[in-house]
Amino acid sequence: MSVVSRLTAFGLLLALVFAGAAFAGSRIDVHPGKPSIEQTAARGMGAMDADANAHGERMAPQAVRGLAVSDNGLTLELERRTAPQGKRFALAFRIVDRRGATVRDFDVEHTKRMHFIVVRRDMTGFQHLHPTENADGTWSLPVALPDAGSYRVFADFSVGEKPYTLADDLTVDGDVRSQALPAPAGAVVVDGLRVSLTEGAAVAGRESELAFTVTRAGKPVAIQSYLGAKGHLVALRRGDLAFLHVHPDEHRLQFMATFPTAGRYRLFLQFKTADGRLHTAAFTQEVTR
Ligand SMILES: [Cu+2]
Repeated sequence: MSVVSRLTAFGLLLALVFAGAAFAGSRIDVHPGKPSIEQTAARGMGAMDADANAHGERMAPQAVRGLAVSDNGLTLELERRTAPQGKRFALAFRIVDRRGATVRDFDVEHTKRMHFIVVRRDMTGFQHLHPTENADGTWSLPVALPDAGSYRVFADFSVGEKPYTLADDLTVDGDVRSQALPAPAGAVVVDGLRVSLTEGAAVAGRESELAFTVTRAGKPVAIQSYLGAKGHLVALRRGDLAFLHVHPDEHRLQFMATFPTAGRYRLFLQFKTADGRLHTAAFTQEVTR
């Protein structure tokens, strides 16, 4: 082969290589490929990300959390997933990233870096706790569960201004007496206080206002600040215990919540009276289509 024809062959080869690369490039652009399992899971959870889906459902962004032990690269690792009945025990956990490294840079949300919710699957035995962060990045807290059953635990926190609610199950062996969800009621009595709920119609996918009043013997009761607001509210969906993010009002016992679907929800309202005592009032909320 002459030098010229060799160079020509080389040029052709180069051209082919470039054409191939360009073709591959265009293939990548046109077909973004299959999303990773993680992305698919995140999309599934955030079916609420779209304004409306094929079924015409109205959805608010990130309305539902607490269905997964792992989300958006972070995982809740419980040290133990069984607990003794009626005995105080130390519950420990950590949050790890994709490489298994312990996460430590939590944001302060509602005056705390970590919120921990424990509730039995039938939505009784609700506890909202604040664990202690240890030097090695693990979190620990004393917990007592008087009743046997399957419990759901939620680690509620924020990292890099991204909110997370990771959940796992904790089992207490023993005879379980499950309770039916109470019917919706406009008022409940807790610790001698009457707590009333006034809301506009709670419609799936629309922001609803949930306002509470507290009275004792018919007279209004003074409420002091708790976790940087007048009160704290956790809403859980019956069936899967999906955890709803609720926005409190700083000055009133009032919250804005978007219920993602119709059905029944359990609301756990917590507030502090002037004497420093913390009270928890639970309501069943009916949400319509
Ligand atoms: Cu908390």
